[in-house]
Amino acid sequence: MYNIDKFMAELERKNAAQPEFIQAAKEVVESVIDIVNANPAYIKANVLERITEPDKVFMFKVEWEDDNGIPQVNKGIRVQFNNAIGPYKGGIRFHPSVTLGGLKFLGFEQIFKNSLTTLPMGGGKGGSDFNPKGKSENEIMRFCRSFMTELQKYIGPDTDVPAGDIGVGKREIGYMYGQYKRLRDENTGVLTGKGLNWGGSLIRPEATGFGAVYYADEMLKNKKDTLKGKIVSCSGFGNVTWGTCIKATELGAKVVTISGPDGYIYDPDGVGTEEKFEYLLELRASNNDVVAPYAKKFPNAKFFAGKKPWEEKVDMAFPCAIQNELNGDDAKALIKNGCKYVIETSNMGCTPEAIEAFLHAKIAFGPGKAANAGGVATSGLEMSQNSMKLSWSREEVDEKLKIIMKRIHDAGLKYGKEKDGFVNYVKGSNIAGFKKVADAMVELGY
Ligand code: 2IT
Repeated sequence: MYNIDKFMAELERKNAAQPEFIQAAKEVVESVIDIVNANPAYIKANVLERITEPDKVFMFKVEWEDDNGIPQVNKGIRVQFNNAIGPYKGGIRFHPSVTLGGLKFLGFEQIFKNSLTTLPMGGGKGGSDFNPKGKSENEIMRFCRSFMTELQKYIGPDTDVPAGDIGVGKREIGYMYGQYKRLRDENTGVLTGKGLNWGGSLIRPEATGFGAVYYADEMLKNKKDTLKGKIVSCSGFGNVTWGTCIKATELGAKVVTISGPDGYIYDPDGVGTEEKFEYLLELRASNNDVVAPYAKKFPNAKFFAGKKPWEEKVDMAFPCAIQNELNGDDAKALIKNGCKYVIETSNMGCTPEAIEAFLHAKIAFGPGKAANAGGVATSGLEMSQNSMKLSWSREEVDEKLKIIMKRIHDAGLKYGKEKDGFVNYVKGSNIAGFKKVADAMVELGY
């Protein structure tokens, strides 16, 4: 039998100074402890100790030349956390906040997220503390090339398949895939999020945002509610926010906020036209990491410097930016303003205090590892197409994504429904994601 306090104390001792990893692990362990203690096979297999230790971690130096001809150095990391149900799969993040502990949290989350997709993918994550802000195109290309020169030693289409994350989009995937091909002379599905002309899948760029809105739609249906006429706040302004704005608008909602490290934008007309969607892509491609220019381009919109969008009155909130972007005070502000649904579209976007506040107020809360799984699910569909040397149509991929998001929602509902009818999607999704991986680990031995 596991004692949760003892187990967590030991995990903290073994992973000192990795608070984000401990936060992610604690949430999962709290959710699954009862089913683990009720299953002698899990106890006998020491499943909690084994699932919280990464299979492998690679760290390497990335040297690259800046535009002044000066050598620069960054850290490169790949965490291969768990491959019990399939090859390691998960994104690469380029952001100055990247650390080993941060990537361990993301790799750990990815295990259960990938399990929830119902596709055969294990969990991994990688990245670098390289800051794309202010870098030229050529500097980004040289960095990506050097990063892949090291990373290619550890990955492969049946071993470990990286993709994008914060700071890594189609452009960066292109430069990395180009270098992989140069070094290995292979055309394989070793990366996902590829361009359409060189092995990518339709809908992959939109998939995280689309998936989060499909997931939200299922949450609404479960409460006999609809997206039509809902006022929505989003944070972030990158790929995930872009996809969320497009799909939420299409299904009849109005997105009134986006945000960046510099503050947030309130757009009373909604971020809901082709021109505005295109503009988000331009903002991200400019490498400036600011949203303030949006208010100059669309003068009805207002910019609030240094503030977060959670102070606005909305029906639904989609944190789409980065971990712990929505804290306990933000949650209280949203609840006070009548927000009914929170869809955690970023990985661990809400602090434990925020989640506690939402659950306590009986707000429908969709946790990241379920709500944002559409991105990696569509990566899985890209891998399938690469293996078959075929491309599916937009409609085929979109239909599959929709079915997957409904299954993910229903799994959370199955294991998370409480006696009074309230659905604790955090607990439900953690249990559903965990069981499949834990069973595989028991069956595979050690
Ligand atoms: O957090 C995530 O799920 C991603 N960044 C996507 C990972 C993937 O392999 O597509």
